[in-house]
Amino acid sequence: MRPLLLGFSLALVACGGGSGGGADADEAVNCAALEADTFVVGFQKTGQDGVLDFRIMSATPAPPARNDNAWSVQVNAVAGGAPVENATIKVTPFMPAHGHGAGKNALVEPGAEPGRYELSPINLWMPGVWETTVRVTSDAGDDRVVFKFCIPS
Ligand SMILES: [Cu+2]
Repeated sequence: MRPLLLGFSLALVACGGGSGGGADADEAVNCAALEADTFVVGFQKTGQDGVLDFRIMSATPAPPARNDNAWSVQVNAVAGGAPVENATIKVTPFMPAHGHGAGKNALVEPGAEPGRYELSPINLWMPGVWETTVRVTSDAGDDRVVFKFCIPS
């Protein structure tokens, strides 16, 4: 009866968010309702071509959060499991719900162990689901993996 809820409803419409969360850069999203990978230290995923194996050995912050993230990623060959050294790696964060990428380019440096690479900054600058593609070119073969994490707020 009272029009108290009207303003709230209009505010939701004005944000215009789709299923992937609000289009407002500061609007929190309900990650439990969205499809994404569940982060754990050591999170492992095989590349889309089945050639290389990817493992996030550490993440700062953990779990991944809004703005700049640094990931230490281990890349091994699926066949035989040998670490993949001297790879060329490209990191591309993308927000499929909104069709935009990160605000900064992620740099890649060799890590302390064979097959280890330090990726930073992975700039996940707004709440919602981010797909971060890690594309590898190497003597051991080429492959890519998509890490899909939801940033709640
Ligand atoms: Cu966005």
